[in-house]
Formats: sequence, structure tokens, C-alpha cells
Amino acid sequence: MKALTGSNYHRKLTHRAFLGLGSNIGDREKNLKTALSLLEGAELRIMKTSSLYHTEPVGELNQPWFMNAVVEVETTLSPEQLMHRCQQIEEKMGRNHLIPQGPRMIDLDILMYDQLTVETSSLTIPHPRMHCRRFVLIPLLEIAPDAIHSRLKKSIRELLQDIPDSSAVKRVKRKW
Ligand code: PH2
Ligand code: MG
Ligand code: MG
Repeated sequence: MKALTGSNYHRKLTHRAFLGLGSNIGDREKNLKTALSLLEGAELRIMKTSSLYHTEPVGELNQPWFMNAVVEVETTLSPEQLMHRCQQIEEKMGRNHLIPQGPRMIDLDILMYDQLTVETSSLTIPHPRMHCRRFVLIPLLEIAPDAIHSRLKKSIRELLQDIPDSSAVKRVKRKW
């Protein structure tokens, strides 16, 4: 993989990654649950799940509010394999690709993967916009406040202090 940097990626069998989940069409909570059950398998275990949040749309404002959550996973999949797994699930669940940043049944994003920084034409880790999105950082604060953004070298807690985004992020429930 081109431009893959990070200390000991090749020496580890399992990797720790954070994924962001979002849905703003249909039964949003059910869509997030379905995506989690499709993610889980021999090569990926869900270790921690944030609360469920009801969030104001960011970017394309003229669309329904989202349900968002983040999860910590342990996986033997490489970053590229994990991205393909996420895309397969999005397609299976009927992801609508028509409008960039627009409404979707399910959106699955790799936020961070070990301490890797990946920049290829198809994949950027950490997620290029995660540090400016409250709907990502607030759920992450719950499960990994001290996790370090490998490119910006700041913890989730620190990133939230600097954030310009002021969109609404409302906690719905802890267990879902
Ligand atoms: N995803 C987007 C664009 N805007 N806004 C919220 N609140 N939640 C999202 O998951 C989201 C968004 C594109 O991926
Ligand atoms: Mg996405
Ligand atoms: Mg997204």
C-alpha cells in the first residue's frame, strides 16, 4: 500500500480501528443495528459501542437529521479490506450514491486505524473530516477520549476543544 506510515502495522495480527456509522433514511436505529451485525464476524469484533445520537445534518443541510454512533473494533482486516467490507455492507443495505453528502440508509466510515496515516487515491485515514465534526467527536469522546489522531497528534478531547462546528448532537440512549 502506498503512503502507509505508522510504526508496527506489519508486526500485528489484530488491529484496533474506530468506525463511524450514520443513517438518515428509513428506520435509522434499525439500520445502524443491521450494519453492526453485518460487520461482525471471524475477522472483526465489535469491542465498544457509543450511545446513539440524533444529529443535525452537516454539509448538505436540506436533509433529515441523522442517527450517528461510533464503534471500536478489533480486526485482522487491512485498512483496504476493511474499507471494502464497509462498502459491501453499504451496497447490500441499499446505499444511495446519487447525492454526495446527501441522505443515505447507511454510511460506514473508517475514522482511525491503529496509529496509521493512510493517504491513497481511494482511502484517507484518519477520516479527512472527522476532526471538524461534532457528530463524530462527541460519540468518540465517550468511548476513546484519549485516542490520538495520528496526523494532528491531538486527543479526541483536545480536538473537541478547537472545533468550529456547532451543529446539534443529542444523545438518545446508551443501550441500543
Ligand atoms: N454524514 C455526511 C454529511 N453530513 N451530518 C450528520 N449529522 N451525520 C452524518 O453522518 C453526516 C452528516 C456525509 O457522510
Ligand atoms: Mg462514507
Ligand atoms: Mg460519512
